[in-house]
Amino acid sequence: SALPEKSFQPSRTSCRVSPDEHTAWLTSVSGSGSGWVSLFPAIFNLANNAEISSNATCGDPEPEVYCKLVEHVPGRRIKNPHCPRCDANSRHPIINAIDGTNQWWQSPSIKNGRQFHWITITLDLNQIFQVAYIIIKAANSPRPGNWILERSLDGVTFDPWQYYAISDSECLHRYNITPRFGPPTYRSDTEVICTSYYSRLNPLEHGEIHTSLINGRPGADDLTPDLLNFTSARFIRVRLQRIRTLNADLMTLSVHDPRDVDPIVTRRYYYSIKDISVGGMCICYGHAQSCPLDPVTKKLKCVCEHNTCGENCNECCPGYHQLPWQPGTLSEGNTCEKCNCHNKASDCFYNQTISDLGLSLNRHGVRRGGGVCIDCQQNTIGTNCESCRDGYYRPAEVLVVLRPGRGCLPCSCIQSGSVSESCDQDGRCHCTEGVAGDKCDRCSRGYYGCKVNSNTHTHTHTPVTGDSASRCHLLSGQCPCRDGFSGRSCDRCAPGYYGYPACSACDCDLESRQVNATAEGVLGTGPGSDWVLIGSDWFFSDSD
Ligand SMILES: [Ca+2]
Repeated sequence: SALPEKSFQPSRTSCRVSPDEHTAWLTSVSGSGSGWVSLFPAIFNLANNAEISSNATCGDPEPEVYCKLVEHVPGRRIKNPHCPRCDANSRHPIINAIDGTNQWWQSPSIKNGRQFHWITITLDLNQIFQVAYIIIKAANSPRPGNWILERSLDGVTFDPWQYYAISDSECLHRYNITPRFGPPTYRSDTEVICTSYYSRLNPLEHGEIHTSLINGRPGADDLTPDLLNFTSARFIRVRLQRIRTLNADLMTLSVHDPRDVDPIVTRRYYYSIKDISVGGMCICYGHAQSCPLDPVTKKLKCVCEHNTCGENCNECCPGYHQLPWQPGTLSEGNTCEKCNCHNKASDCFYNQTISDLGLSLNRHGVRRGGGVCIDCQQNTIGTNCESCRDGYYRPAEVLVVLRPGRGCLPCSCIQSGSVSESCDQDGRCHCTEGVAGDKCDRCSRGYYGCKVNSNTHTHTHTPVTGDSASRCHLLSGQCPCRDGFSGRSCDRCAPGYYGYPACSACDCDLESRQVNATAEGVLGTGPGSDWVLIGSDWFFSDSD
């Protein structure tokens, strides 16, 4: 019989879909010569690696005799009529439906009871694929009459893909669906139709059922999310509900229990399936050309391109979030774009608000996209790691585009002498009053006591007034005193002198001049003078 879906047809010698047929199918999807920038893995027969089960098989548990309907059609010449046995030795297990040979699966005939109209076959593809088409070939019986093709992601909830009925009126009465006349057509990406096209009695043997899930639907040319969802499946179920019978036998079988009918009639009626092919591919969202078997997980895994990652190339790789992830379409590759982190971060995330405000710089220096760098290194900060953290600065000679290995340098401002941790691009800190130096590590002119204590960060800085202020010791505030004068401001007489402000030398003996001397230093006298001399610098004690 002439079937319209020529491009689906696998070769007769093999149940696998040949590479040529993949190409034919893909070309029919993409349209030859169109600019094809998205990537799709090849379509192959998913049934080859599936697990299949059925809830009934002929000869199990009891051996039975069956006869081929084709040998019992009135008016046909019978060549070699015979009724073989189906038993433990010549059973037709369901595995035969996906074994790639001409061996077939066969159900118990309805001689065993009416219940054998209802048989369920389940395929587990072991992971979720996108299914493009399903081809079922009958063996030594007509194709099934009423049945439902179903799919499931979890093996629990099944949804119908298509209904098949003996007649158009059966579509309405059995499945409550307006029949689609003639060869199946589809008006939407998710339309579930009912057709009698593939339930016709002829051919009596080796009939085929071609079910397209993608081709012929509006979204086939540029896969829509709806169509992708509709065609996604891990489990495929064939729910057989009524065996196709000769019209002459119909009345007999519908009135009587098959077990009461002459076995010559009832043992002609059973299901047989020679092959189930499931054309499909890995779901890689248009971002992979292949999906080889992962030896660890024993599942097929997309070889993601376009800077995409994840089991199904369903996200952008770390560091490639300048634009939001999108599936590749036939017209757009939708490659994930690297964030511009100036080589200071390995990852980023996409932020729509940042994108809307134009706050993210892409790799070409254009404010396009919403990439925000994560965990900027080398003391950098900012959407693009373009700034320095507080307390760090970028030397003026380093351009905005920081070279690899060149981050921000610490300001190293002395905290107690600085207004803030930050500094200018020359590394100069902002000092508090009375403090000076690039790092705020010394006193301004006219100030003293700016002794830096790196352990406690405490020090004082007291303005020095008077003529000598500009010449006093930066740390101690000690003014240079003439002979005979003493004190920080030379405002009293030195030991051994008397009569401030004249300060004349005393005329005393040696013992009395050393009366205030100690082993460690010299204690001063008078108000505000509890400081000690150590070495050549003057320090205030903590209590000062
Ligand atoms: Ca087979």
